[in-house]
Amino acid sequence: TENTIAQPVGTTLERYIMRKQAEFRFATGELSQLLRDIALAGKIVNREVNRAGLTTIIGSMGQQNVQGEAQQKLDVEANIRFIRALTNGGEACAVLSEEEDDIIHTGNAQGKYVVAIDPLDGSSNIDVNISIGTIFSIYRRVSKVGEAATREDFLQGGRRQVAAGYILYGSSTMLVYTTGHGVAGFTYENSLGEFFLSHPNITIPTSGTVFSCNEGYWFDYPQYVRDYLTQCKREGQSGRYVGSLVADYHRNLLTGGIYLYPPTGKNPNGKLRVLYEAFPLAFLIEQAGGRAESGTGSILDIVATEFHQRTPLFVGSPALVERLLGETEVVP
Ligand code: AHM
Ligand code: MG
Repeated sequence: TENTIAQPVGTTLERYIMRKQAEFRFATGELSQLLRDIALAGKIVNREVNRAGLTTIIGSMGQQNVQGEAQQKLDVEANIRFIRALTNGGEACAVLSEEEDDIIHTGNAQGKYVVAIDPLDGSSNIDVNISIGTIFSIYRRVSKVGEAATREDFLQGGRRQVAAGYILYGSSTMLVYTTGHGVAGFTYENSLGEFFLSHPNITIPTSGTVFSCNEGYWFDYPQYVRDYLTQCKREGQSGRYVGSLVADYHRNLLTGGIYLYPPTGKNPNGKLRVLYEAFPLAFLIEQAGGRAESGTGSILDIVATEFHQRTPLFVGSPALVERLLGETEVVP
């Protein structure tokens, strides 16, 4: 008989990664290590985010903490933490971050992967204790191992991502990722310092009753977007907009819904960035059975030519995206 006292409390991220490594393609363990490095940095950033209200870390830069280190704003701090973890981990030869203009070479010329990351998204929410997130995208490099990473490593196209995901620093902290074999979600247990598998095999509901967009830009939205939203309102659907992409996306992933960042007069290409916001979330939503579109095609088909290129983004339940694009009748 089984010893009930020794029952495992659950599957840790570590155990899950090991299991998947045995099942799937990342048999060399390098991608596994990369995911561990991201999770580790996520734990550190989680700690900083959690105590942000207690320290002088929020607010302006340029102060010094007790160790005499310059204190940073949280988004800068998160950037440093992720780059450090990816550098120390050894598997990533270069990193592209929302916080830096150019790619960062980690010095790991032998590393086979490159990582595009938004270390802390939702900057307007950082100082007011509202959920924020990290978004990441991983490619196998196309440049030669042993040499410096190149632009082409980051501009391969969304369909060549080997893994992508996000960390949500919300009422719980969660890590959600895909390596192209479905989507799994892990919840952080603070006292144990571990992520536990809490959401195996996440699939997005086919439809839903939530629309998430900044309605302040209403008069600047394309007519087809206004028509869609008008119809949502006629049906009594719910408007939910945190203003943190990861939080809005995560809600819609679990409950069904659509997130919209349309082109506007001021921002004809929308606001969100292709490489470290749209691509990873598009890869993940497709793995979960959802859709991600730009209004002119699938997000994953975008041919990016600039590191910080932007795109309009419509992402969520497949039936809602279809309806927005007029592929199905708007009036039921
Ligand atoms: P950021 O990368 O500068 O933080 O901007 C991205 C954020 C998203 O998290 C959010 O969905 C969007 O910008 C909100 O933008 P807006 O205030 O225009 O609605
Ligand atoms: Mg961002």
